Parts: sequence; structure tokens; C-alpha cells
Amino acid sequence: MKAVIHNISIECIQGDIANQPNMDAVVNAANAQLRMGGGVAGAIHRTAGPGLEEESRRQAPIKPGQAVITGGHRLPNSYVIHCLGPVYGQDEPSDKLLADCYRNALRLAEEYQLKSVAFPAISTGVFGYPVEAAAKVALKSILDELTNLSSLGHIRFVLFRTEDLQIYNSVLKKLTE
Ligand code: AR6
Repeated sequence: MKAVIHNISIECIQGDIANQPNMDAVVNAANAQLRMGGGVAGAIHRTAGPGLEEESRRQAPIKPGQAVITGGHRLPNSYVIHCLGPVYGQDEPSDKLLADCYRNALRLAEEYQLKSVAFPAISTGVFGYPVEAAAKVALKSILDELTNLSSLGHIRFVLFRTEDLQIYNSVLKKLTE
């Protein structure tokens, strides 16, 4: 599904965050040390090559809710924005920390004057955040920021699983109609 609000398109698709050509940046669901890891971080680091870890670890450690930016190395994107999501039930308040990830990532994208950015469903894998609750926080925090954006024109959510895409689509529909 795709919604266009304030001239900014927000879409949800199913796919691999490490294979998003034509997006200026992809967002990494990182660990605090900005090392390779599994899930999204594994896919991004595998495709980007060792240069990404070399560059990113200089900015580590990061705290839940924080975002930092590096080059994209061998990814088809110029930049990677690394966010540390909250571990559900441990890093509190989880909803605020998850919203901080999206807000801080968008602010970095604006600072670098990016036109497009692709997000994964931060914290919904190893970190255990329930998908529907995470989708509400993610989409609401992005919709709330739209009036502060001037260079970004395209925001994409890349969901790995069919069920997660359905949940994101229905939350986006509810929040925008
Ligand atoms: N593309 C898009 N989404 C993906 C991909 C992919 N290639 N692979 C998994 N997902 P996770 P977290 C989905 O665990 O919960 C790492 O090991 C997945 O189905 O990557 O923030 C780091 O090193 C889930 O819905 O991120 C950290 O230690 C979502 O992406 C820790 O896990 C996020 O899953 C971060 O945990």
C-alpha cells in the first residue's frame, strides 16, 4: 500500500532491506556495537562488505533510540542509517525509544538532504517487539514528522514476512484515512 501525504509518499512492501536500489539510504536494525549480527544487520553487513563494520564501529556504542549514519559501501545505497531499537520489555519506555529511532533516522536523512529512505521493522525480530504495536509506533512517528521534512519525498517500509506486510498496510490505512 502507498499513501501520499504532504507530497511525501509512504509505502509498505515485502522484500529484503539489503536489496533496495534507488533508495538513498537504508536503515539498519543495529546492535549497540554496530557489528554485523543477524537479521537485518546481518543482511546489510553481508551485502555492504567489511568496510561498513570498519566505519560504523568507530561511532559505537549507541544507545536505544539513537541513530548514526555511515556510507553504504557495497550496498546499492549511498548511506546506511543505523538505529538501535529497544529490547521489548527491557528498554523502557519501549514505545518512546522506538519512536525516537524513527524520528532520529528521519532527522539524519534530512541533515544529509536525502530524497528517499527505506526502513525495516526495527525491534520486531530478536528484540521481541510485537509487530502490530511496533507498526503503530513506527508509522505514527513518521506521520508526525512529515511537516518537518523538506528534502525527503519517499519513505518505504520493507517487511520480510507476508503477515508483517499485511499488518503494516492495515495500520497505514487506518492512520491515513
Ligand atoms: N530485510 C527486511 N527485514 C528483515 C530482514 C531483511 N533482510 N531480515 C529480517 N528482517 P531483527 P531487531 C525482519 O532481528 O529486532 C540483530 O542480530 C525481521 O523479520 O533484524 O531490531 C542485531 O545485531 C523482523 O521483523 O532486528 C541486533 O542485536 C525485523 O526485520 C538485533 O538483532 C527486525 O528483526 C536487533 O533486533
